[in-house]
Amino acid sequence: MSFEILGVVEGFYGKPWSMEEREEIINFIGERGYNLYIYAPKDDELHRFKWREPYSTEFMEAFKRLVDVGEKSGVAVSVAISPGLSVSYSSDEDLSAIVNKYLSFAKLGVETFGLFYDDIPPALFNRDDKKHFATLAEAQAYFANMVMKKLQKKLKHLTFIVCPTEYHKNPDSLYLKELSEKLNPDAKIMWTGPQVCSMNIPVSDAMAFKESTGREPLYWDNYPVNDSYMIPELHVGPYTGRSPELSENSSGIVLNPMIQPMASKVALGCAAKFFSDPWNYTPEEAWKETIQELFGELSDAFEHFALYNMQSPLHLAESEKPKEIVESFKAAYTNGNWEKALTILKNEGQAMVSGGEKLLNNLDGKLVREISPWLKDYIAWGKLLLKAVEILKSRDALFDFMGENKEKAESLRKTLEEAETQLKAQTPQNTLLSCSAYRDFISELCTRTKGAFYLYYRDWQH
Ligand code: LTM
Repeated sequence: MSFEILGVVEGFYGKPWSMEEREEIINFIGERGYNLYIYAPKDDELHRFKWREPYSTEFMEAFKRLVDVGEKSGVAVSVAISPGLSVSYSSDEDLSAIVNKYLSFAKLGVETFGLFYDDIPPALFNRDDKKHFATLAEAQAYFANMVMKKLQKKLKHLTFIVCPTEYHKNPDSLYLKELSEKLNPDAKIMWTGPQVCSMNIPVSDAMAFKESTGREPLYWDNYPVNDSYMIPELHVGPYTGRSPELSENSSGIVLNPMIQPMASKVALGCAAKFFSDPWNYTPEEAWKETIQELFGELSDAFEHFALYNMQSPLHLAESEKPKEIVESFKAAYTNGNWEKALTILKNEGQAMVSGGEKLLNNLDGKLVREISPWLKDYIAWGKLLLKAVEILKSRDALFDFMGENKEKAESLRKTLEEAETQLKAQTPQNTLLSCSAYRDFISELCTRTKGAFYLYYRDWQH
């Protein structure tokens, strides 16, 4: 058996995607076997804060085009509403407002709807609701059931998805048990797994969810999303940590992508390979293949760049790459293999500068606009590695005890100053490109060289 629902939920905080970007992503995922896209951008006011207000005619026309694109690509385009910050669950007016809003989308051909209760106060706050209901779960189940009932009257095929207020960690909570007991059994319940952004989703998580709620979870998988504290990260690493048995124990997985739609294709493409054959999936291989499919002759350069962008909830530590480079440099240097040591740094620095520039100049313009902060940092760190090579090469000026080689010493002083200026420019960074091993290494190199320099050239000290 394989996953029933495979999708993307545009459910992040931050600038929502444009309609053109959505169309491109829907085509992209459709080609790779996904069958659902859920519209739910947190920062669309009409989705959340002003959920009662209708969308403009212009928006609805554009959304209709999206539905059509979805139809052609085998992707059901759906809409979610997040009323929980201000709704009164007992209010007939609020019930009508939300049903009418869903129905306006039903007219466009939408048949799958989401009612999202995530990221709202975890208790009843409305005075009328407190009189009507004993708990938040009871109120939410009542409201969802009423919405479903009204939609079912108008729609032949309705798929209804509820995101609960407790959507991770403990599937056995009183809240979730009560919600699922009282909720229409046809409604699907979303779940992000053991964590909000789960590093691993073992099958035991899905089983515990089913045991507690009587239904299989529909995973809201918070990868590659990079909102909130993850803004400085670019999640272009492999899709990992999801048990293949989820294909038989969940009703599906929908991925929450990054604010950057084009860059999200790496994770979405890689995850598609897991979905199509979860038992034989090898993350590293699937990731490399996806990069090859996406970037063709630029794939080596992109893969190298991506190796500096591995940090994410799926891989908490910084990338290994810069640590490996510094360690191999030190090993060669300690063994007295001076040429080899310098070559290691030089090759890496050149790969970063020339590869980064190649990507800047040749990747699709939309993607470049999305990832240019990371690309620029990548190039800047490459340049710093090359500066380190220059410093190391001209360090023998320090041993020019007779002062015969002032020109070389002057040049070393200049290089040192440039390296320090560049290093300062990289502090603080706007991105979390994994380069702290370089920062420590280059900073130590500058400090030591400077110390020795002023020992020999005391008259130059400032
Ligand atoms: O995960 C859920 C259900 N809700 C929110 C998302 O909107 C948000 O994008 C992610 C990642 O920060 N975390 C959430 O809690």
